[in-house]
Amino acid sequence: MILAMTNLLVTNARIATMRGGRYGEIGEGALLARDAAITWVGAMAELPGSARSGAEAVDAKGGLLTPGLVDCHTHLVYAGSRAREMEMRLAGKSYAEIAKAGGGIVSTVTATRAATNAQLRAATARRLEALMDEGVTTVEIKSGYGLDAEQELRCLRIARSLAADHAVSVSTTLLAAHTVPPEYACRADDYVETICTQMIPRASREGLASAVDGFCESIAFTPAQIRRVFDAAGRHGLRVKLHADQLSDSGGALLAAQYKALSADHLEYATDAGIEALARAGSVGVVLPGAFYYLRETKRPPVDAMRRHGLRMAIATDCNPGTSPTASLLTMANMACVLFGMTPEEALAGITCHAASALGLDDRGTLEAGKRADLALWDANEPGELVANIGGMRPSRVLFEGRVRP
Ligand code: DI6
Ligand code: FE
Repeated sequence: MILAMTNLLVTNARIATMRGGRYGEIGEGALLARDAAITWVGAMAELPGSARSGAEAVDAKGGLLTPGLVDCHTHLVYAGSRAREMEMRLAGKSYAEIAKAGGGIVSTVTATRAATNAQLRAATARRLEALMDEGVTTVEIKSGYGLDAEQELRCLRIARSLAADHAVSVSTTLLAAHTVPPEYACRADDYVETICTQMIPRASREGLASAVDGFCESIAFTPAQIRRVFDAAGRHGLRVKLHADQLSDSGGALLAAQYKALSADHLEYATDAGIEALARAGSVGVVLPGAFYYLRETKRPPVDAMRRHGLRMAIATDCNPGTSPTASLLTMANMACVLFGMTPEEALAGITCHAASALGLDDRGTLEAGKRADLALWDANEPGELVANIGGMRPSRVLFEGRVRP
C-alpha cells in the first residue's frame, strides 16, 4: 500500500509511552509523526513551533494516548465450534481426555479443512475485527488447524491476506506441530519429517511465515520432536516460539531458551531454571490467562520467578476454539492481574512493548521517536483504567501508520 506523505500532530494527550515497560507518563503531552513514524513525543509546552504547520491535527482533549495494542499469540484461522467440549469439561472430562477421544484440536482440523477459502477468511476476519475494535494494531496469527502442507499454507495465506483490507499489521507463524493429524496416527515422527522437509521449507520460500511454533506437551510433541522442527526452522532462517509447559513440566522453557526462541508461551509448569534460561536467552515469557481460566487450571505461571530473573512478560488472547475462545485482549490483561498477580503496569507493557518483542518487532510497542505511529486514544484518566475494567473499554480513536483508522 502506498501512502501519501502525512504529518500528524496529536495534542492535549495524557501519554503512556511504555518506554522500558513503564507507563512513562507525560501529563499534558503531544506527539508528532511523519510518514507513519513517530518523530517527536513530549510535553505540550515543548512542542516545536513549526510542528503545527501542515499537519493533520488530532486534539485528544485530555484523553489517554497509548501505543496500539499487540496481540502476540492467536490461532484466529479456524472453522467450527467446540462448545460441546465445554459441557464435557464441566461434566468432569479433562482437556487431554477429550483430545484423546477424538475431540480437541483434531475436531477443529476437520471443520477447518472442510471450509471454503471464503468461509475461513470470513470467520477469521470477524475475530480479527473484534481484536481491532479494542485497539489492537498488530496481531500474530498461527496456522495449526490445517496440518498438511496445502492446508497449513492456505491458513497462513488467509491470515496474511487480511492485512490487505484491514488497517492492522499481521505477523504469521507456522504451527504445523500443533498435534498429529489423523492420517499420521501412531506415526508422529513421520509427520514431523513432513513438517521439516515440506512445510517449513515451503512456508519460508513462499514468505508466508515469520516464525515457527510447536506444542511441546505429553498430548502433542516430545522435546526431541520439537528439536527437529526447530532445527529445520533454523536451516530455513525462521525464528521459533513454543507452547511450553502448559499442562505439565516437559522442559519446554529450557528447550525454547536453547533455541533463543522469540517467546515461550503458557509456562504454568515452567521451572525456575527454565525461566532463568529464557531470561538469559532474551526470550519473552507470554502468559495466556484465557486458557488457564477456561480449562479451570489451578497452577499459575511463575510470575515471581519471571520478575526475579528479569524475564519480559507479555500477555495474549491465545484466541482459539478449544481453550481460549476470546477476542478480548484487555480482558486478558485484567485476568493476568487478577489471576496471576501481575501489576496493571506490567499488564499494559505485556500487551504493547513486550508483546512486540515476542514477535521480534522492535519498531513498535512504545511511543518514542522512530517507532511506528500505531496509536490508540482512550477516554481514560490513567493507564491503569484499561486493565481495571473487565473488557468493555474501547478506544475513541485508533491511528494506524499515522492515519486515523476509519
Ligand atoms: N495450546 C492451547 O491452548 C491451544 N493450542 C495449544 O497448543 C489449544 C488449541 C485447541 O484446543 O484447539
Ligand atoms: Fe496457543
